[in-house]
Amino acid sequence: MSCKASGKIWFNGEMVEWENATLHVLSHVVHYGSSVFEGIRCYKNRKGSAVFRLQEHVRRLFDSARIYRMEIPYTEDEISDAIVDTIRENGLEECYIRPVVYRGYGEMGVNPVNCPVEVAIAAWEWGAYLGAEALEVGVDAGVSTWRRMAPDTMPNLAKAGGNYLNSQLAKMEAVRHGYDEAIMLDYHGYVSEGSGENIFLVMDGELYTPPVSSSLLRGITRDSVIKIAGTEGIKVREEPLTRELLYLADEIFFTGTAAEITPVRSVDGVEIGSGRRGPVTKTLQDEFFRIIRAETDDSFGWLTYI
Ligand code: PPE
Repeated sequence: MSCKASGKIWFNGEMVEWENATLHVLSHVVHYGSSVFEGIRCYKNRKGSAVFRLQEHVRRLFDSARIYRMEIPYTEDEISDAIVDTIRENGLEECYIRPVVYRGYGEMGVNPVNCPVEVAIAAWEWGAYLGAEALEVGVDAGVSTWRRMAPDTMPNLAKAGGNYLNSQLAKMEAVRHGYDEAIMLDYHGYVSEGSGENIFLVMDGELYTPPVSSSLLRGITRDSVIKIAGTEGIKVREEPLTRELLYLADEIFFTGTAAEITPVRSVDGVEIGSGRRGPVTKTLQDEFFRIIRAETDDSFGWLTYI
């Protein structure tokens, strides 16, 4: 999905024109994948425009940087303010926000410590991630031959640019095989996550999702769904899930900032449940969007109005 190349980008503390937010080809990040980033959504609702779980996203950005020993030359509050400023500056009411922290131009060689840590924040309008109809009719997924990284290889809890090389392989394979999205297994062979989403199964009215130890990104939408399920009286189990459970589940859905809550209608060509969005998925989706659209109380304190 393309992003509109216009407006301003917050670039190392200054608002610059979109086309001027550039870096040198010998920047460390270009060669060694040394970046961490976030994906955040801002929604227009009847009270104004609100960023969804801003604090948690900024926190995770700093956590990702901490894992890679990158010192961000700003505080969490400064980055949160810069995100809000970027949305305002571009006059966006509803958008996707992409803060990225990377090792810049300094020295070549694997050791990154002598390269400056730089920060950019861009925002643009981004519609439904897996297609306009996906939220209702669901997507077709296939289990990837590419596995998620073993825990002692690349840290999955860091939302690092380099991790997405693994996601890219899985996504390209999925699309080549005619699927919309990939489901990856972890290094033990248990279900992990999608190329850019977490995954939930519904079985006998209860929710199942793989634990953090299954090599996944600890998604903020995943956490939101777990919390909403709690208020709806739906039991959630975080436990290792075998591949064949994907074929037996009554319902499956993906969660992510970009994907929101997207039903999965088939896995490896096997129809899930009735092959359409199930009742538990719909209940969770409805409540998720009611909170975002300010049609119910923001009792979790998830919305930051800009
Ligand atoms: N797993 C992965 C691998 C992942 O990339 C995401 C987000 C998630 C889980 C869900 O995390 P959260 O957004 O906190 O609920 N993927 C982001 C990037 C997608 C992209 O194509 O770029 C996103 O959804 O913004």
